[in-house]
Amino acid sequence: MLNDLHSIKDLAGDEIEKSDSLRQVQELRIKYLGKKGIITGRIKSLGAVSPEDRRNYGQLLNEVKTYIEDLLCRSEKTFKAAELNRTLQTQRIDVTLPGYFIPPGHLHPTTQVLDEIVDVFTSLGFHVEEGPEVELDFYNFEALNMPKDHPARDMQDTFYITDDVVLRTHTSPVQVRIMKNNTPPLRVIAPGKVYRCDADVTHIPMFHQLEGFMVDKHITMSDLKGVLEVFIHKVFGTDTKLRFRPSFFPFTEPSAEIDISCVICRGAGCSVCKNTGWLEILGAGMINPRVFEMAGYDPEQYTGFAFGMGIERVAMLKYGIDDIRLFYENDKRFLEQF
Ligand code: FA5
Repeated sequence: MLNDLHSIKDLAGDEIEKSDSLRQVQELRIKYLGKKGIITGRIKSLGAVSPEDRRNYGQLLNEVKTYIEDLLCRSEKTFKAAELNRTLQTQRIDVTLPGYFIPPGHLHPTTQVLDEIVDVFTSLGFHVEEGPEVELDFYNFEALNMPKDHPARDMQDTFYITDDVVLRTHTSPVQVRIMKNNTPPLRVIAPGKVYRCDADVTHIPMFHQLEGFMVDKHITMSDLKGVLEVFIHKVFGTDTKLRFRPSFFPFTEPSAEIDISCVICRGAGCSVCKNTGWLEILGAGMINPRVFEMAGYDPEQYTGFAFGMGIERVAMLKYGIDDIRLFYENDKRFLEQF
């Protein structure tokens, strides 16, 4: 019995020594130590050995196993080292080859324009606030003086989630949220995504707006004009003219739509401004006393202005883009221009 182990040991030693590749060594590992290997088989049948022989037999079996294991490891190591050497010899890395050019990414044009606008307003002392995109009907409409069934709700094509929850159609609900939790003076801008069921060359279902508002004692329409003039001049140049046109928003009174002189023809008349010389840029007005009441402010004590603009629209005017859908088609040829 012990002789059997000695012959296995000699045979294994001989075979491992004679092997001339890593593969052969690995095959020998399976032959001797694998699940159905010779040594494994002997270990499994150890129970059949008579109790008086088992001790010596087991001890030798262990020694033979360790011996074979060591030989295999050493041999594998030698072959692996040789293989690595061969690879290093044949596959030299030419460090003088030019690397691959990885073009740097950049911010999306909407983000660039939004950042620029935010910078202008923060330099004027406004600070940035955000509100939820999934909004309660109360903040999106009711608190902005648009009770249920109010016809002004039709001005915005709303995505309803439930009867009381909507995807916000504008950033104006942030006005109410901020006013409810703060006391004047307030100078806030609220940028973010808004949603409307609307799609053509100047309308998309998801776009960005920036809301701005200022509340304090004695805030007047001239403060609104002054702030907007600084903004327009910084973003479009100091030779850009502003025009306030009377308009209607339920949450401002009086309300206005603000036009700028056409950035393409400078007011002379062209196809972009439809020969009017003017381009509409944002909506604004003095905050309606009813909105103050909803927010818990005394309208006798406080006044304020608010304005809201579409960021993609500003970007279109700034860069002379005539189709808003280009912003979100992921066409690199378009995006790379910015
Ligand atoms: C509003 O959303 C008001 N909340 C703005 C406001 C705020 C007025 C504070 C007064 C005081 P309006 O629906 O006009 O207003 O939208 C404002 C701007 O969003 C538009 O001038 C336009 O530039 C942009 N806009 C509206 N709908 C879309 C759309 N579907 N796709 C892209 N831009 C849009």
